[in-house]
Amino acid sequence: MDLQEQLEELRTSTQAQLQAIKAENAKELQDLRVKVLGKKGSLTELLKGLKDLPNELRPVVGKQVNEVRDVLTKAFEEQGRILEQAQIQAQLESESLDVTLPGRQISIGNRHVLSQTSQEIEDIFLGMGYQVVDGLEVEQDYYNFERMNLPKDHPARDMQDTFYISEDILLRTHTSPVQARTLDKHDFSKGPLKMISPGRVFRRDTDDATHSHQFHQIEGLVVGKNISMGDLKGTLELISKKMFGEDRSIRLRPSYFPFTEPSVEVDVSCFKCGGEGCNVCKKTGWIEILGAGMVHPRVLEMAGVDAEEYSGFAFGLGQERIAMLRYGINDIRGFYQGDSRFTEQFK
Ligand code: FA5
Repeated sequence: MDLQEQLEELRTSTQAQLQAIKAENAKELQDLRVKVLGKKGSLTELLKGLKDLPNELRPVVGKQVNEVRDVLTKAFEEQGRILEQAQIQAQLESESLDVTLPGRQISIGNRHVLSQTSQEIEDIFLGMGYQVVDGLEVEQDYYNFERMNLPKDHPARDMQDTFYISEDILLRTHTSPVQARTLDKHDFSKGPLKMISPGRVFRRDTDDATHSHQFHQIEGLVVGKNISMGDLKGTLELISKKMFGEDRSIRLRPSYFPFTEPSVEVDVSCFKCGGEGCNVCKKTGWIEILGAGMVHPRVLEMAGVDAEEYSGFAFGLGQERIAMLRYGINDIRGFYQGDSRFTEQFK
């Protein structure tokens, strides 16, 4: 066989071998490329024969060598692509990946129902020009009790026993100490004081379905000239309608708090039965929602505010109680357990 025939033979046999390589043996492609086109490959071997050819044949065969190299190089590239495609296809089939399936839903968290409740109430009061004030959870006996007209050994302290850090430092039992702290700072020459203060409070109460040793309150305080019980009633009526529906009415019942005089418990007409009596209102038609009253003159005086000239009202509501009533939650412990089956209901 002369050199030209050998070249032709190399081209056809290499192409045939290329076609025979299967996807799973793709590595054979590289081996074959080295064997044919590599530095010590068959084509280089054949090239060596050029020098023995007559002069007139050399350019012709040289051209043929280049053509065979080009053809085979392209054939290797083409076959490489085909094998790669075949491999991808085989992988897709074996993994049975369905790219048309919808993605997995990521569960997005939501604000805790108590935060939602306090934010809603804050928004209502901000709209009426109140300021929102932060208080201290670790408080002095002085602000929690004495400034609220509960001197040491006052029997009403029993209603709110708490956790003591020292004789004078305790976990606050209500948000009312914020009243005293804010009164101390307020400049009455600039106008009346209107504030609310949401926050966590603590009591030595036994935990049950409606009581917890830590819970949340929102304090409200308005002090200015000519503030009357009518202002208190109007404000509470508005908040009840916003929280429980426009058809709600409220009633005030006499009560006792050492820091207000007179003091009242505030009931809202039952939002479930409309006042006829049902299981939510325990057949009374009314639901108790908060404590309130006119600020005791002594509380004003202890803050250096002239009780002859100024008067005010205050109220304190339990956030859990409001949320339980609104959403029909029957166990207060649900708020604190972090069970997503509970929390996700308030998205
Ligand atoms: C007070 O704490 C007064 N400081 C409220 C107040 C402020 C009255 C300003 C007048 C003027 P009382 O102890 O009733 O009041 O508590 C208020 C609300 O907190 C209750 O209506 C109830 O909803 C909630 N509460 C009281 N104890 C607990 C408890 N252990 N667990 C959950 N909520 C409670």
